[in-house]
Amino acid sequence: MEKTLLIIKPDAVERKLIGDIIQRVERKGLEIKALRMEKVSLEKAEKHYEIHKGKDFYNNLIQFIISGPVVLIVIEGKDCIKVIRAMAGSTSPLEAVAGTIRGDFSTDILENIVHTSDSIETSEKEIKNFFKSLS
Ligand code: 3AN
Repeated sequence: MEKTLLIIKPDAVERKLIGDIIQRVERKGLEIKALRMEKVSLEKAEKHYEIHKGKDFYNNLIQFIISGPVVLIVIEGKDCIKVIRAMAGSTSPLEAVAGTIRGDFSTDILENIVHTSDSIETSEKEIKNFFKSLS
């Protein structure tokens, strides 16, 4: 069964949105396979975002994701990668529509509440980075 990694980012943890986001996932009917709260290490953050290395926002992205605790969630379900991305909403705050997580909670392109895997290949790599025993 398909799996995806959802990260509730430091801005959302600080704003006490953990419960709201988890509730959306459960109400959708997806299964939470693993869940852990932690402050991500620099090493894991760099591995997670290695595809963005060299981009102008890379340093800010790394500093942001290690700035406070996050909640790491492995979700399982049919087509869950696409389903969770649709629920998260667009990366651009101008395009993230109301009803999506980003559309409802963020106006910022960097501090945008959640990370979601974007393909089967990246989900496997991302899950392995944070949950050794599940991969
Ligand atoms: P998504 O998280 O929607 O898949 P990606 O993979 O393009 O988006 O970007 C990863 C993260 O990098 C975004 N969630 C956001 O935090 C940050 N980001 C993306 N584009 C920009 C940008 N132009 N300026 C600042 N931060 C950005």
